Amino acid sequence: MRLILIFSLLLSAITASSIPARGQLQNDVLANKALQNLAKHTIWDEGSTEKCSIRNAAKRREWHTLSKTEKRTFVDAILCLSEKPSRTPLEDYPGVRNRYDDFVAIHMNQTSFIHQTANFLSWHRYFIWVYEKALREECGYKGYLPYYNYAKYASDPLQSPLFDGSDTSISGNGAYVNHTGLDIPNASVPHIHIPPGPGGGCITTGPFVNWTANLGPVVNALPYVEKNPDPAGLGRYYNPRCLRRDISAFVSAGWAKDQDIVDLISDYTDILSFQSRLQGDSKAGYLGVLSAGHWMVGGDPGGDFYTSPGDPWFFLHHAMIDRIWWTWQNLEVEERTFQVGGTITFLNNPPSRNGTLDDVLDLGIDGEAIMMGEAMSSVGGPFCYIYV
Ligand SMILES: [Cu+2]
Repeated sequence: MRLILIFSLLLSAITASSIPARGQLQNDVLANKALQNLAKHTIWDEGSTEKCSIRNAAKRREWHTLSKTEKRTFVDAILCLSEKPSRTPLEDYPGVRNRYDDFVAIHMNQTSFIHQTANFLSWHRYFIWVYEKALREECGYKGYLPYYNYAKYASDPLQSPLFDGSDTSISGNGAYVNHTGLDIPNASVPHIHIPPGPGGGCITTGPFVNWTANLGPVVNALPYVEKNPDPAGLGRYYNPRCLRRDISAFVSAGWAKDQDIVDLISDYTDILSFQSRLQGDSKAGYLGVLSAGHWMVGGDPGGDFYTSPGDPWFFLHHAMIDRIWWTWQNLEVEERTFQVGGTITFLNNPPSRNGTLDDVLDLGIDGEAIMMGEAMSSVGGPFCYIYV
């Protein structure tokens, strides 16, 4: 009898430890497993000028785990960047007004070659890392780029402290504007309709209330947004306007839930199918986690394919995208870290060669050119960070 009791106690202890704690997200469970795997490997010794290990790697943390002070210093560093002079030549981008705009301009300039392409994940990894570096080196930010785990507030992102409009948020929703919603893609044959949310106008609260978007829009999501005067239609001219948002529970509950992220990481085992699923298939009515991250905030410039980095939300969103890729890679470190799939043109249109690890990731004035192979591991090449 006593033996049975001990046995059943032991069994329940084992079972309890294998069941995730109440409220724990399964995408976090996968990320933790990925981190443990990464710790067992030593690939960071290769191709790295100085030794990077799990112990000395920078830790990118989830937004909701930051203290109020940490949140505020991050926000202040972004505001600081927007007050520094730009480096982009005005003859190339006449609308650039500050250092933050440099990041918008480089994304605009390369939009057609960095989405639905082989370099999509690595280019954006490098891009957000260079942005993090600018916040630290040019604006004295002591932390690292936070990520936002969509799954925490997927049923209603407006409940997240990130969007509560307080001093420690990235500002809230836009004011209500009566509009008809969005058709995706923005073309004659749309496949997904996103109904209008509770916003759509200029944000009214929080640290970015006086934020000015200067570039774009190129592909305008909202019909009442000021048109860019660029005669070439490239959105490069000065077009100062407020930050507009229309935060959508419809989008996040539909495509950015824990299950969506877990299925993406678990069910797509080669890089091509993984990155394709991530970016969505609007023809099939599937938005994808990446597009969901964009459209759950939407608005302008957040809803513009070209100038979306003009909303500071972009970088918290793309840090989460990078973490999802990082998790996928490190669940099978050896097989997946250096996997590349796809070609060098948007959806292979026009048809082009496959991308390779020797392809160059060029950020122009924002960062030195590196090879894609250097951007494949978060603890190799120029990088030394992990997600916790
Ligand atoms: Cu992008």
